[in-house]
Formats: sequence, C-alpha cells, structure tokens
Amino acid sequence: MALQAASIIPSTVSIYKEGKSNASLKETGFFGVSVPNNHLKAEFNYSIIRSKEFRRRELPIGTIRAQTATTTPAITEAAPEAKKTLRKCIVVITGASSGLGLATAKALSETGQCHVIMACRNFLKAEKAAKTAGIPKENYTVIHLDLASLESVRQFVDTFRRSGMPLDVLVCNAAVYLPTAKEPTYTAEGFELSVGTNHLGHFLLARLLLDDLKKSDYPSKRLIIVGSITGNTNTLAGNVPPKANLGDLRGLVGGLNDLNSSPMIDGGEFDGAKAYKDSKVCNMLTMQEFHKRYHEETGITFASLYPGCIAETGLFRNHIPLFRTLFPPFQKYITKGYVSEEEAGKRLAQVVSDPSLTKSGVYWSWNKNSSSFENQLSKEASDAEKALKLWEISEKLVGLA
Ligand code: LMG
Ligand code: NDP
Ligand code: PMR
Repeated sequence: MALQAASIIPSTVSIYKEGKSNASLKETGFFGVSVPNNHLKAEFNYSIIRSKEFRRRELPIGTIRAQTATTTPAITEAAPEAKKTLRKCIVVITGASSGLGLATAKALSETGQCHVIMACRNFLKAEKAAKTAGIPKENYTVIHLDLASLESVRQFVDTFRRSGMPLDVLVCNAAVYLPTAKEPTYTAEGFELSVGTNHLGHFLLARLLLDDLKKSDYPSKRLIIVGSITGNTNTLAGNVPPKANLGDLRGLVGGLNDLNSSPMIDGGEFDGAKAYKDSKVCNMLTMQEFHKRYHEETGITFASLYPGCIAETGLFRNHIPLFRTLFPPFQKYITKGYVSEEEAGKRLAQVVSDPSLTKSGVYWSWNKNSSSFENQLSKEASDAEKALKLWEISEKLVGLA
C-alpha cells in the first residue's frame, strides 16, 4: 500500500498556457499553487503529493520516485514566437510499463512535444521501464493506477488533478488477458478481472477525466481506447474460437460475478480468452458512445485502433510456453500480421498527436506499408443500441448512475 499514491509529482513544472477562454483568469490550485494563465512561462513548485497511505519518510532509501518533470519550453519568453509555440502536450497512458504503452510513451517522448503520465499499477516496474527505454526524466511522470480497483481509479484522478497539470490526451491502453485460467478471478469490486480491468476500470477513468479534457486549452484533445482485431468477427482473426459475443449483456447486468448470474457479459460459462475479446468489443463500443455524446459539444477526438499483432508483449504472459514460442513466427511468416513493439508504439503515437488523425469516432488500422486507414468494425462492435446499453449498465456498475 505504500505505493498506492506514491506519486511525487514534478517538483518544478514549466507550462505555457495559451488558453483563449480563460486567459485572464488566475487559478489557485491545490496547496495554494497559483497558476498564472497567461502567455508567459509559468513556473511554480509542486508540493509532494501525499495520500493517507503515503508518507515520503516511509520510503526506503533508494526507492525510485516519480520524476521531476520539467516541460521545458523550446523558446523563452523573450522571443515573440514563443506565443506561437505550443506547450508540451500532456498525455496520460494507462499500462505504460510495458509493451504498446511503453513503446508509445517512448515514441511520444522522442517528438520532444509531449510529457507522458505513465498510469501504472506497479510503480517500480514503470520507473525501471522508462529508464531502460531511455525516456528522459523530464518527459514523464509515473502516477499509480490499478484499474482493477475503482477506488484506485478515483485516487488516480485525484492525484493527477492535484498535480495541477492539464490533461490533453488520455490513452486507455492497459489490459489483461487470461487465456489459460480455468476459474474466473475478480477485481476489488468483484467484477470478472478481464472485463473489470480492460473495460470497467477504463470506463470510470475516462468518464471522470472527460471533465479534465474539456478544461484543457490544448488545440487537439483526444481520448483513445485501444481495441483489437480479435474482437471483430468480420475478420479471420476474430473468428478463431472462442469468438467475442456480448449477447444481451445479462451477465454484465448481474455484475459479472457468479453470485448473481455469470462472470461473462453474455451470461455464459467462464472463458478467459472470450472475456478478453468481449472486453475489446466494449472498448470499441465505448469509444463510439463517447463520440456520439461528446464530440460535437467538446471538439474532443474519440478514437480506437488495432495497432497490429504485437506478438511478443506481456499480454501473452499467461499463455502456455508453446504458444509464446510459436505465436511470433506464426504471425510473422504465416498471417503477416506481426508488428514490433516499436512500430506499434509509433502507430499509437500517431493517433495521439498526428495532425492528420483528428477525425473522431474512427477505428484506425494500418496496412502493410504502415499507412493508416479507417477500418470497418464488426456488426456487434458497431451496434449503436448495444453501445448505449453497455454505457448505461457500466455507469451503474462503476457508481456513476
Ligand atoms: C482457444 O483455442 C482455447 O480454447 C481457449 O481456451 C484460449 O486459450 C484461446 O485464444 C486463446 O484459444 C483457440 C485455438 C487453439 O483454436 C483454434 O485456433 C482452432 C482452430 C480453428 C481455426 C479457425 C480459423 C478461423 C476460421 C474462420 C472462418 C470464418 C471466416 C469468415 C470471415 C472471413 C472474413 C475475411 O488452437 C490452437 O492453438 C491450435 C491451432 C493449430 C492450428 C494450426 C494452424 C496452422 C498454423 C501453424 C503455425 C504454427 C503455430 C501456430 C501457433 C499459434 C496459434 C495457435
Ligand atoms: P502488455 O501486457 O505488455 O501491457 C499491458 C499493460 O497493462 C501493462 O503495463 C500492465 O501492467 C498494464 N495493466 C494490466 N493490468 C492493469 C491494472 N489492473 N491496472 C493498471 N495497469 C494494468 O500488453 P500489450 O502492450 O500487448 O497491450 C496493450 C494494449 O494493446 C491492450 O489494450 C491490448 O488489448 C492491446 N492490443 C494488443 C495486441 C497485441 O498483439 N499484443 C493486439 C491488439 C491490441 P504491468 O506492467 O504492471 O503488468
Ligand atoms: Mg490470431 C489472419 C490473421 C490473424 C491475425 C491478424 C491475428 C491476430 N490472428 C490471425 C489468425 C489466426 N490466429 C489463426 C488462423 C489462428 C488459428 C491458428 C489464430 C490463433 C490465435 C490464438 C490461439 N490467434 C490468437 C490466439 C491468441 O491467444 C491471441 C488472442 O486471441 O488473444 C486474445 C491471438 C491473436 N491473434 C491476432 C492477435 C492480434 C491476437 C492477440 C491479441 C489481441 O487481439 O489483442
């Protein structure tokens, strides 16, 4: 628990505020930090953010802490062009401690235009991963987030807000895949773990952070939810059994536990691989419902994507060793769907920051030359009625309705 909110937020953060709507306002943040909202460089100190569970002195010597983050402006106040220079884009990425999330954090860091908030359940792992990947300290901050606990999601939002940083892009990337599990396991609130983490945890996070996105003065605000081909039954990959199918959502209505009904969304027998694929359908439906409800009003871009088959990531850590050995060559040489972590990270980074990918409500994919295109979702993954139903049931389960 010591690391529950072990987020010592940037001790010094320099931010350019270029907001039009509130340019004349002064906001007083937590800890009495005054954030001047003008076009000049705003330098201020953050206090160490403490939670009930966390005290700095309790950390053992040598514990790696969240980094001092300095979003260094490229041009100083003296230069008139500074006003035209965008401040760094603040991007929250869930599950940035490995695989796609980490590769995306690295790719974004390399643009020099982003500061990544790595929202991770394992603080030390995230720190080490960032270091090993060579992400400069000033380009990232680690904040604790365990999506398998709604309490932790709320704590994350609170900690992030107290950092005083704006939110420009949210990337819902983290996931678990439990293909060999014989019995279901559950989140803190008692939801089957795959759907509980991949969908419900992200659903609450995204709903809460929508307000923060709305407040951001960044010109291209985005909310991205990672989807997958295996949730789409209009593809060959989506037809490998067990297939995704949410049915009439009766298991979700029952709370995804076997006390009331079933741990599976459709009310069926537990199947870990199906639960994962179902959760990806939920991710893609949620993106579309966000788009429908909020795109016009807020201008936020909502998008999903299939980054390619990144056959060597930690996602397959629970699969049998034979699968883990054969899956990468199978994808490389037979299906040709294979993509490296680095390439996949560049793809997701495009969806985060490429000026040509601002269209909302889109499920992006890439062709063999690695150029992006708007892909077609399966019938179920684009069913507007199901998206609405999913939204309403999910709100109840996470305590928003
Ligand atoms: C399930 O089995 C398990 O039941 C489940 O518990 C879980 O572990 C899950 O995803 C994980 O896997 C799935 C899999 C396991 O079963 C199969 O793949 C059965 C093969 C059925 C083939 C279906 C092909 C799809 C047909 C679609 C047709 C409709 C298309 C319509 C739409 C078209 C639109 C364009 O089974 C296996 O793992 C064994 C598979 C052995 C098959 C070998 C195939 C040749 C490839 C050889 C390469 C070497 C290694 C590959 C290993 C990686 C993948 C298995
Ligand atoms: P990884 O396992 O490498 O990354 C998943 C990340 O999610 C890890 O950082 C993991 O943390 C984190 N995570 C898991 N559970 C939680 C939790 N309860 N709270 C917070 N973080 C959590 O897999 P990938 O990089 O492959 O997966 C990333 C995304 O890409 C997923 O959404 C997946 O569905 C999607 N995807 C992957 C494909 C592939 O071929 N690999 C294909 C299509 C989509 P930790 O490091 O602590 O374990
Ligand atoms: Mg699949 C034809 C292309 C193709 C692609 C792009 C994928 C992606 N897969 C394809 C085909 C096949 N796969 C075929 C023909 C088979 C039967 C041999 C097959 C099997 C298979 C298994 C057992 N594939 C898998 C598994 C998994 O356990 C993975 C999974 O379903 O995770 C949920 C998986 C995947 N195949 C993919 C991708 C991207 C995955 C994994 C990750 C994901 O969707 O997020």
